[in-house]
Amino acid sequence: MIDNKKVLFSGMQATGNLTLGNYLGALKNWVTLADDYLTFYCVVDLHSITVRQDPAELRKRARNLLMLYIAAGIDPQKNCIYYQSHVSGHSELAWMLNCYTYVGELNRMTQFKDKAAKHADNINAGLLTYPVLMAADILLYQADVVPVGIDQKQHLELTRNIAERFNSIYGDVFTVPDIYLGKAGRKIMSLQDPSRKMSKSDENPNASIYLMDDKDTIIRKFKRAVTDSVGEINYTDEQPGIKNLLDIYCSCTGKDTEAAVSEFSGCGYGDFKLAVGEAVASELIPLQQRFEELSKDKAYVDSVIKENAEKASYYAEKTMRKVRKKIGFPERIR
Ligand code: ATP
Ligand code: LTN
Repeated sequence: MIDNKKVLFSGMQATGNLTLGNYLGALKNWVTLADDYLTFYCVVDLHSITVRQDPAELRKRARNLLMLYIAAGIDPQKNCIYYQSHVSGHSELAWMLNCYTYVGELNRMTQFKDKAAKHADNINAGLLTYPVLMAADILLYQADVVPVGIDQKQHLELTRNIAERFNSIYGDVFTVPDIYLGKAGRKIMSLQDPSRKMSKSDENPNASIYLMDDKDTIIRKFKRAVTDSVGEINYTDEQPGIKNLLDIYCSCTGKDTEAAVSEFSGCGYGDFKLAVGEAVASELIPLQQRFEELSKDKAYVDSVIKENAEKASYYAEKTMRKVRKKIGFPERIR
């Protein structure tokens, strides 16, 4: 709680092109929640360097991601949209929390195991301690809720454990955060393999809808989506491809599953896929237009970056003063 308002923190990595999974699983929920909380929406660029990045490309992607947050409908006047690397408290707190986290806990993280297998030539210490930086992000702002997709649940549980461990030593320093999982869109699956999540690092471009895909591309990718030979539209684990398309349709239209199933009863897969494609395109095209406008307004985006970094630093520093004192670092002389 800050100033009687609950605090919400979330972030996304500036790596790869955002997919419909990122949008429906995270960004869209962020927009809905923005009014009820004191919010921090961070571009977690420090996390991105756990995998090698080209400097110019990283800078560009980070800015594009920040503009996408705004284009998705998050008002930067009311919500703090900023770069993680602009607030030094993230790194400082991450170092400290490293000393309250066990290597055994980090070794158990499934994301670490997956990424280590994928980047076997660069299993750097940052890849292992990634969740500690994530815990620092969240605890730095005393966040009450963290809206993320279900794949981040394990990291959130670790964050809670670190906070509780720290609090048990030093008293009530950190708010212990709750995960917020949206109703729909918790896990959008790949269009080419519905047993795997849609991921921005998937090598097959047909597996994912990218937020910047044009309408024709969106429709084409849905037409090619892998389904089954049942020939009926049901919401069941036996038909994971169709289930995924129904989830996508419902997330975009706001309809509930039952209504969608009855809407498409007796409908062929071709027509159903087209309807899903149309629903996704109507959701994404306004966002793309706002993104284009923002890309042309450098001064406005720069002012958002500057003001929000200052705002975030103010709140971060409040926590850092407390943490430094509790741990026992010498007071700064001003
Ligand atoms: P990568 O594939 O490079 O690991 P990613 O696509 O999984 O990336 P992240 O940056 O790890 O994306 O995630 C950003 C946010 O989007 C997180 O809150 C995550 O839970 C959510 N998210 C990612 N993919 C999906 C998905 N397929 N369905 C629902 N939510 C998702
Ligand atoms: N690990 C997250 C990104 C992330 C994050 C956070 C999300 C970094 N710090 C803090 C929520 C809160 C992911 O989505 N891959």
